[in-house]
Amino acid sequence: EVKIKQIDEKKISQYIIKYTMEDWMNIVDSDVVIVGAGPSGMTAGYYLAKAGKRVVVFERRLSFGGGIGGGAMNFHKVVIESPAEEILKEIGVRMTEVESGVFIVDTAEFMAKLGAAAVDAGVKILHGVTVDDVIFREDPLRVAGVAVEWTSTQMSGLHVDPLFVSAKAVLDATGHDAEIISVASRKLPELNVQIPGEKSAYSEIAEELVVVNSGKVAEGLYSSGMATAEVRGLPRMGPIFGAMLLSGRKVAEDILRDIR
Ligand code: 48F
Repeated sequence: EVKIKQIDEKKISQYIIKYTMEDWMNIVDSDVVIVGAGPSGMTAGYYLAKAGKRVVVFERRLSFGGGIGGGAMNFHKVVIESPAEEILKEIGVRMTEVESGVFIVDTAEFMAKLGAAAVDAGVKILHGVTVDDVIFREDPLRVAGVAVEWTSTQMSGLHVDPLFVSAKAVLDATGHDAEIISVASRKLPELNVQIPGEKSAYSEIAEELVVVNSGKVAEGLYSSGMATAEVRGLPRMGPIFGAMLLSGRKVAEDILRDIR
């Protein structure tokens, strides 16, 4: 027989509200805001939190993994190329080496273990939150945080003002649309950020280009993963994920150097 502890509705609400608000009091003053819980954003969060930074990831959807889950045409395997397997080994993802330096992984395991590694390292991941703008400061001109809104409120079309979250660095890990850098470039022309847009596929060269070009876009504003391809005019590469992981690690190193 199972005896389940009884708890009334009022207490359920009180506990949830109290502990949610306690978290939010810290979140609004973060070291790093990462937008997007895809592979590059979660990898960046993992390394930044491991280095002791206070990191929050805002994810529009109610799931982890961004484009990992869809694999290619919904097939549940993706390809990882060396040296990105180092990162997956570190977090315990099982891989099959199909040729020297080329690995195949299960999408569900990849998403679950990357999400768990980020959370265990100390990253706060908040689902159902959309970032729709940045905060800026002058002298020196810089991005100093973001504006956040519930995804459900945004979808309703109601006009509801956002809340603001301050950060020393904001990482656009929103994937193909580079949503945060796009809005910053449109609303803050003085940042001088032009967006040429992603090119068609050229997998062999695209991966390295994404890693090398991930990093600072303007003071306080960074890109990783496919947002980098959009902002730097680089080719796409399809369902290979080495560069997503390596660009997340690279941008984490850059941010750590800049905000130290
Ligand atoms: O697209 P996504 O997986 O970004 P990524 O890290 O990885 C790209 C690959 O998945 C794939 C590829 C690999 O070679 O080409 O596409 O660059 O994850 C981006 C996440 O950001 C969320 C979105 O729901 C997704 O989970 N997102 C996008 N815009 C916003 C956002 C926003 N404005 N606010 C909050 N979350």
